[in-house]
Amino acid sequence: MAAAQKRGVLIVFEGLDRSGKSTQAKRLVESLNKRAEGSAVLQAFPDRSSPIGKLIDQYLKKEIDLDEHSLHLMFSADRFLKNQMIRENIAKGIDVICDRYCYSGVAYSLAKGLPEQWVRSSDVGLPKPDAVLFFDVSPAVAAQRGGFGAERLETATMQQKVAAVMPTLRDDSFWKTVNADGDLDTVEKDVFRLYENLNREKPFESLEKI
Ligand code: FDM
Ligand code: MG
Repeated sequence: MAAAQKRGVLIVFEGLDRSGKSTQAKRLVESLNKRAEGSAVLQAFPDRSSPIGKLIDQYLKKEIDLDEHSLHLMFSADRFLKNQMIRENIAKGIDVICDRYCYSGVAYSLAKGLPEQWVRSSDVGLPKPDAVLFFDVSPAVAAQRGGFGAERLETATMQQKVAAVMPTLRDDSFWKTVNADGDLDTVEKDVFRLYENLNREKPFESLEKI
């Protein structure tokens, strides 16, 4: 009898701007696909190419204004549009690597002052990550990596607020801290070590609370 096929894992990269999470999420997916073609997919949130993501993109580029409550729900809806894709891939044994997820959603909206319980409720039911890799970058190193971009939330004030909120979302049962101050190759190795230690035996779950 053939061995039962192992499920894939859902890994979320979270952290402040310039912590290197996008670069490392891409590197992990590339290295997994080099080992076994088609074994991992990358999903950035927001997905700026979806119909909802296009509106979010326009908001971030300051081309349109949006009510903040609506925007929060649009970020959530953008993730739920990928709900089925994520679950199907995991079931097929394909790893899904996300660049940001609902923790950015909650952190940015709390930083803006939206009501906490309401903010934390709209992503309940999403696929639960096997691991959230929190990219911990020191302010000094982040500053060395260059200035802020021109997008709406790329300001020092917003970053400070998000930096204060993000650690309060931490759940030690599946969050892991990555020291993001190191050079690209060192961080890549640290990420890979965390990846290799994930447990594919335990059943895949949905988020019951955030
Ligand atoms: N962002 C991202 C949110 O405010 N809510 C969310 O749910 C998500 C996923 O959008 F400023 C913010 C975070 C960041 C911007 O930028 C997206 P990047 O650089 O494409 O990740
Ligand atoms: Mg950015």
